[in-house]
This record gives sequence, structure tokens and C-alpha cells, in this order.
Amino acid sequence: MLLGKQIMVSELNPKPIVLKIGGSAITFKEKPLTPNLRVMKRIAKEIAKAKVSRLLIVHGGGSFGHPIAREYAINEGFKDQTQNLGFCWTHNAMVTLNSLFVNMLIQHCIPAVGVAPSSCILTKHGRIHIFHDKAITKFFEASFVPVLYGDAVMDLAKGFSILSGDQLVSNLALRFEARRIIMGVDVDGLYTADPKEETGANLIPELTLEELKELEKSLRKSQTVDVTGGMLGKVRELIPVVEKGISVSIVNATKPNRIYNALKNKKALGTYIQKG
Ligand code: IP8
Repeated sequence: MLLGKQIMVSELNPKPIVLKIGGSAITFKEKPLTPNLRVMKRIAKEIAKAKVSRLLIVHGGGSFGHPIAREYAINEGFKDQTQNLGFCWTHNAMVTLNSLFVNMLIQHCIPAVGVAPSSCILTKHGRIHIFHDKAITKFFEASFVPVLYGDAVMDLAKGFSILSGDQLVSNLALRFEARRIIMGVDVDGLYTADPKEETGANLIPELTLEELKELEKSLRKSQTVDVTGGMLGKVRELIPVVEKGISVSIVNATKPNRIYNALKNKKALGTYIQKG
């Protein structure tokens, strides 16, 4: 009876929303392996309240994945055996963060299932090359909410690599023909400069595809690209999905109701990107 009802809902809304929760929102970035349980809990409440059918969640690494991956240079690929334990520590830290987040979601009655990217994805030169997505499809069909994450994965060209949550988001959005993407970050949206570094940075409320491409060019020229919270990487990954007509909202996941409003498709403070 209940299953019948759930299938009807997913038939009405066949296209999923892909929601990314940045690692800097759900962890304390400066404190290794420290989750921000307060923010995690609020986000879980907002997702539950929004009652979205067909949701796919991806989260980032924050202070769980990044420090260890950096220490062992996992993203540079295999150089010697001493990195193998670093690969394991990185993956294990992400499994721990995923488990904390999934646990919080389940506590709020969201049927969340953690899916390890390293078990279903192989990259080549750091880009997704093989993706066994059948289990995710099946989870969807049965109204579960798959929760993936940036992970240490095996790479066909360089041994292993780091797969970012942002690359995963754009791949999933294209693969499952998402209706929308929501990127929950730790700032209010995309800025003209790094808002944490420069006082004159202005929030960009709306962007077309052409403007997004221009922004990518200017971020590329900027000296501070890598300290802008990975915004260049985000912008790059988003271009192909916006090209396909999928709209993107970038909102502050650390502030109350921003994720809820984005899930309900209500415009609040943030950056909204549409093809044209
Ligand atoms: O935080 C990278 O995911 P991101 C995760 O989305 C790891 O870039 C393992 C560093």
C-alpha cells in the first residue's frame, strides 16, 4: 500500500534533485576530523520538512577527507606503497563522515542510504570513466535517498585519485537527468572575488550560461583561485550541466532555511544559474 503510494509520487516527479552539501558546512574545516553536528542536524530537518521526492545527496570532505588526502598526495596518483595506507585513511574518514550524516538523516525519517563511490566508480586521469550506477537506480525506484560523497577512488591511468563531490554532482545530474542542482556551501553564493579574503566582493544573484563561462575565465586568471573555497572547480563542473538546461542554485547551507527554500524552489539569498 505504502510502496504503491511512493511509486505514484516518483512517477509524478521522475527527475531527481541533486543536492550537494559542502564539507566546509558539515565539518569544522580548521579542526581535523571534527563534524559540525549542529549544522548537520539542521540540514537534515530542512530536508525532511521539504518532503522532496527523488533526491540524490552528495557531500564533500571538509576536515575529514582533505587533510589526509593532502598529506599522502592521493590526488597525484600512486608513487609508492607508503601512500596506500593514506588512501585507506582518506576513504575511511569519508566513510565515517558519511555514516554520521546518513545517521542524522535517518533519525529525521529520511530513507538515506550511504553509497561509496570507490565501490562503483573508476576514474581515468581523475575523471569518472566507469560508473556502475544500477544500485543507485534501484534505490531511486524504491524511494530511497542515496547519499554519495567525494572519495578516494581507483584510477585507471594513475593508480588512484581523489574524486571531488562536485564532479560527482555534475555526473549524477547528467546521468539521471536531474531537474535541478542545489549546491550548499559555506558562503552566500558565487562572488565576484573571494568573500573571505576581500571586502569588496559582491554576491552574484543570477548568472546565465554565458556569464558562467566568463566567470570561469576570470577565476582562471585570478591568483587566488584555490583559496576561493574551490569555486573555480565548482564553476567548471557546472558548465556542462547548465549547457544541458539543468538549473543550479548555490546557497549557504550554514544559514537556516536556505537549503529548505532551495529544495522548495523558493528564491532566497544565493546565486541562481540558468542556461539563458
Ligand atoms: O570536498 C573531496 O570531495 P570535495 C573528498 O567535494 C576527499 O572536494 C576525499 C578529499
